[in-house]
Amino acid sequence: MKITFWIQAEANGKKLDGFTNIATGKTTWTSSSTALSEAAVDGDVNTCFLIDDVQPSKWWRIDLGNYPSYRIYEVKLINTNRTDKSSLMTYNATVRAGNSLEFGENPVCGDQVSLNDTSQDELVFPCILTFARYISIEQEQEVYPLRFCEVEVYADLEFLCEDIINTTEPGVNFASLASRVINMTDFVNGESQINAECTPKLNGKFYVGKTDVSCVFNDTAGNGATCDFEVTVVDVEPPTPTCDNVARITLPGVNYAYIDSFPIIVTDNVDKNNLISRECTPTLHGTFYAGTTVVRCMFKDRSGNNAICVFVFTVTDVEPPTPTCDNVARITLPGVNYAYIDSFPIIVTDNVDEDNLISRECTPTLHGTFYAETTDVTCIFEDQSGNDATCEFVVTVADVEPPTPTCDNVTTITLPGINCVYIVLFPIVVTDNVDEDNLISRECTPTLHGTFYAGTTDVRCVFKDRSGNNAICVFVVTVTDVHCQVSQQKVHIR
Ligand SMILES: [Ca+2]
Ligand SMILES: [Ca+2]
Ligand SMILES: [Ca+2]
Ligand SMILES: [Ca+2]
Repeated sequence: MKITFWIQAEANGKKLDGFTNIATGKTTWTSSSTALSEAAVDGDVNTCFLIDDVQPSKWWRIDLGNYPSYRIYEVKLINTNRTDKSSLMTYNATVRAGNSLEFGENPVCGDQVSLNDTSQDELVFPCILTFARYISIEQEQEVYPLRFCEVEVYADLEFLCEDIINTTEPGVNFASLASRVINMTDFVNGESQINAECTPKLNGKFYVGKTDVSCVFNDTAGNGATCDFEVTVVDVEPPTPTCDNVARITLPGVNYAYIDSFPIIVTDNVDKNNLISRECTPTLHGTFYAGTTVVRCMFKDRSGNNAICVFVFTVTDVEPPTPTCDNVARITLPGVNYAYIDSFPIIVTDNVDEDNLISRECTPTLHGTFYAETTDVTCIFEDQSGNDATCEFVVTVADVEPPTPTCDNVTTITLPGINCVYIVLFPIVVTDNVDEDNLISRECTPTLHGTFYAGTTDVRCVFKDRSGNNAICVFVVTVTDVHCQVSQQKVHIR
């Protein structure tokens, strides 16, 4: 920043080493409802402001206006024409200058008024070039009056030839500089016709970054100034990310999805999206397992403004379990027509769920009695995501037990006159664990039913159940020749 002033004309107003009293005619207030606050700035040292009643706190204040900004050099209290010079007027008064309506927040100018000071016609309070809109004079001494006939505030302008730092306007990458920033009221002669020429022009857009500005000011009286300064526009707006929830399905055979790009859109008032850093937890790109994952991303533009977005990434298991259901073959338990099966060699796997989390429902129910036959079993397996698979298999229980025949020996005698008997029924009893006796085939040698001659005949029978299990029994038929008879008769033996 560089400023050069030149002043050609003398001021019309009251001047003090280049500073001018700017208080005259400005708006004033006081704590008193009866005192005339404006009497202190009417330019007449014979009209005075006075609060002389007993009050715990008395104050007077002036508003110099918020534009232009004044740089206060000093405040002067004129206290002429006092009738009693020892009245301790303004004793302990404090002068402050600043931009706050709360007196206590503004810097103090000079010292409090001492006892010695109260006898002076003029009291001066240096303000060390404080920029101020308000000047206040307060007094806490309730028994002393607050009196002054004129308050003079000596100031020059805040000539705002300063480097300017501004922030971006919402949604754009520039700031439009208000013209007040570089206006300079013609302080010297009270006119306000300033010709300002700035390069670049100041009523336009200043983009993010630094811009060198050079201005020349001239008033009609030939006073002028040049000012070179920098305008810095800072991006204060965070990026705007749009993070939608994402849903995917598991890849074949595995419990995850692999994602290499997310539909995240991020814009910024200044930076292109490839200049906006992003940091996500968990990291984008990669393996996301079945289930929901909350992803939190932070986006940061080059100026460090950041924005966070959170979204949910859902990977759904769409793959049914894979059961392996082999056929089952068992044999009958001893003496009965069934097998008892309490476990089946079923293996089920899933891309996501452990096998103990996969429900199974079988018809008929697994575990229990399976009879000697073939049974079709259908099982449905369902994983935790509701994907199901069916498998069918056959349970075969084989009858491996032969029939149990009882073949008693047969003893009989010949009938009179013949040397043989005709036997039609043998006392053979056969049982089987599975088959009724009428389903058990029998084959005897010699054939049962027929003529058995006197003597002994060995009979051998083979019994076979439907499963081909066979049993043999052997017995002897003994026919005793008692006497011969003419005719042959049938003998029934039971
Ligand atoms: Ca006056
Ligand atoms: Ca930004
Ligand atoms: Ca699955
Ligand atoms: Ca059998």
